[in-house]
Amino acid sequence: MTNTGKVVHELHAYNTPKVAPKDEAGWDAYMQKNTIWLPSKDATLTINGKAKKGSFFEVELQPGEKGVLIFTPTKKGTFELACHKPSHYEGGMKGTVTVK
Ligand SMILES: [Cu+2]
Repeated sequence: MTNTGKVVHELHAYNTPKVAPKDEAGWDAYMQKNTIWLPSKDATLTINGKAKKGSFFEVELQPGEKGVLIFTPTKKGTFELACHKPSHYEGGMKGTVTVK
């Protein structure tokens, strides 16, 4: 994925919460336990060709950056995809992905 916009965006994919956290910090805490590529041991992320080290629960891209995320899903279902920068999710920057 490439951020072709003028502001930073982030990609999250997770078990859809019954009640949405109130702010970005709340979402980040929620993601620690609900990101679909965690605890996958094979998840890799590169940003502009540079590998990100360690565990990650989001793909954050500055304007113009390109990220490549590769992982093997460990469970089936429909999960939410979204950006949780302030006002982005509330503005509709969300969708779903289904693993069959
Ligand atoms: Cu965004």
